Amino acid sequence: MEFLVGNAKLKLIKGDITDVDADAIVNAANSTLLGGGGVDAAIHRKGGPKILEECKRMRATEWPDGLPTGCAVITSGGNLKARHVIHTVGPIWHGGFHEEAKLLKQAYRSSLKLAVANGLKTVAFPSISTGAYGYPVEEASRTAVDAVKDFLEKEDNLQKVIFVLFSERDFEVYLKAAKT
Ligand code: AR6
Repeated sequence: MEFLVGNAKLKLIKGDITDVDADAIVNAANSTLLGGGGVDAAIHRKGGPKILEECKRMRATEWPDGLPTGCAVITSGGNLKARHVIHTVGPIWHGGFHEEAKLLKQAYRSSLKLAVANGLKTVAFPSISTGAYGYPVEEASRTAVDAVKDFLEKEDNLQKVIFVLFSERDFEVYLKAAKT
């Protein structure tokens, strides 16, 4: 399913983000940048050790205390089809009154800004925070879609943003958010 937002395409697909051919795929990482479960594990497994090496280097230099929630960093894509991985940290859901929406929006915006700063044109996102971090998918989908649409309406530099949803249910929820 595809929508036009500004001059860019917003696309939704159901699938595995590690198979997606894009300038960058986004990793729903944690602040250690050293891996974890879910989509993070899948990206490191398929992408190979080069990605982790680059993450370790960033921890040793720019981010000795870890990457704060809402921020993003970029590495190469290792053995993935995608040329780069943008690692961002979404918020952990604590009931909705702890700036979760603001931080989730920031995670999407930081990732998109970093893509533009690196001259990238196509970026794919998973559903950040809605797995291990417990963010309810309906709420997250609205914030995610709003953040991306908002960015694309103001920025001319991206060609395509893809949401890659891992389940049929998540796909339907994001589709509903994209249509409204
Ligand atoms: N492709 C696309 N989406 C996927 C894939 C995949 N291969 N695998 C899982 N998902 P999660 P979070 C979906 O838990 O909630 C990790 O341990 C999954 O179904 O990966 O941001 C990190 O290291 C869900 O819809 O990320 C952090 O510690 C979505 O991706 C923590 O989990 C996000 O689920 C981050 O938690």
